[in-house]
Amino acid sequence: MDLLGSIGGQDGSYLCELLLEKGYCVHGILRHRTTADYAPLALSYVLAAAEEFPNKVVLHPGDILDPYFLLRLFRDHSYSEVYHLAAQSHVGTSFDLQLHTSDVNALGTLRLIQTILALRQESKIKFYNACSSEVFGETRDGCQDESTPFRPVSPYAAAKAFSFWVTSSARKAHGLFAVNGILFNHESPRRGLDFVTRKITFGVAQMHVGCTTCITLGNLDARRDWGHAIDYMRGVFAIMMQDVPDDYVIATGETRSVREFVVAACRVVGIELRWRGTGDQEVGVDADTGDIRVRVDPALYRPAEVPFLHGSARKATTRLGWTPQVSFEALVKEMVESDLALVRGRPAKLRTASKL
Ligand code: G4F
Repeated sequence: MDLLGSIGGQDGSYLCELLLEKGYCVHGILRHRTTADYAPLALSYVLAAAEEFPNKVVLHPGDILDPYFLLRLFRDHSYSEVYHLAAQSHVGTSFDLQLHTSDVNALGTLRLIQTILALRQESKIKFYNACSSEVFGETRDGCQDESTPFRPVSPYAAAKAFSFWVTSSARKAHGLFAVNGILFNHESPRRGLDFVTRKITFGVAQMHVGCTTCITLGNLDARRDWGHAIDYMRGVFAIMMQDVPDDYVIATGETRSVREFVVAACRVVGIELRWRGTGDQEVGVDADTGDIRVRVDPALYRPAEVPFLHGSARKATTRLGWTPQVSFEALVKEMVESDLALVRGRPAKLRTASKL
């Protein structure tokens, strides 16, 4: 039996499907706030799976902030694998909600580990911690891998660095099968609307049907290593299937700027962008019509930015046999097409992590 904390977001929903396909019974922590989050599409898949397979998907409304909730959960159920995905996952928001972000992302991880240790369950549980490439922070060039030093620049990344170290410490000090996945950015049609990729694809879809004329973005030159969340959840599962616990980077090995993402997304609906101006005054213009399609708003800049992420998943490829299957272009196309269907009121049948 597996526990997903939490199950209601993009990653939880795909991992739930993958685990069901592997024959697991999946328990998931569903934060009561999830319904108001920006990833309602992901949540709808989880709720549908729970309805279709009531004996295989069990939802536990709760919160990893509450240690007594965790104690009851682990006391009353016998878990063999725990996938800790719960997080305040928005980096920009972490500058405004620093203590909350630390409480969930850093201490939340420790609460889970402490619960396992307090109940003496360390010999029968495998524990996965969702770390993040954000911990690499200020690195400017080269590829980041498992040996790259952490240089966090946001409260989010500082908390994730803490979560990394308490996880590896539990492995060394207590013999818990505890592993970190250092995942680079991973996207999909189920991504929340407050992340830049989905904000762009939803905006492009809205422009295409005439609901809006322009997308407003922050830093266009930040570079990310963007992969597909389904590929990344396969990687997470492979990390947990090893006999020897270890930490792994999961990345595509390609890096693109926000600017390149928006150009690719516009191209899916036949818009070719030309860039005019510089800095805050820069605009992306429809080459055919001259209409402004992209503007910059400095209010969307981060107080401290990670300018460049480019991962090397060589260890995962060598040891786990993991490679990404979905290209950047296919990812962007899938997201735009899904959002086009959404804004037209006819949600497409989307790719799922399993054959549900
Ligand atoms: O989509 P983002 O908000 O993702 P970010 O900050 O890279 O974090 C994501 O990936 C991490 C893995 O490295 C995860 F740990 C984390 O939980 C999350 O999933 O922003 C991507 C880039 C940033 O540089 C940001 O400054 O896009 C830039 N950006 C430009 N305009 C924008 C916007 N980001 C957002 N959210 N909204 C904008 O309008």
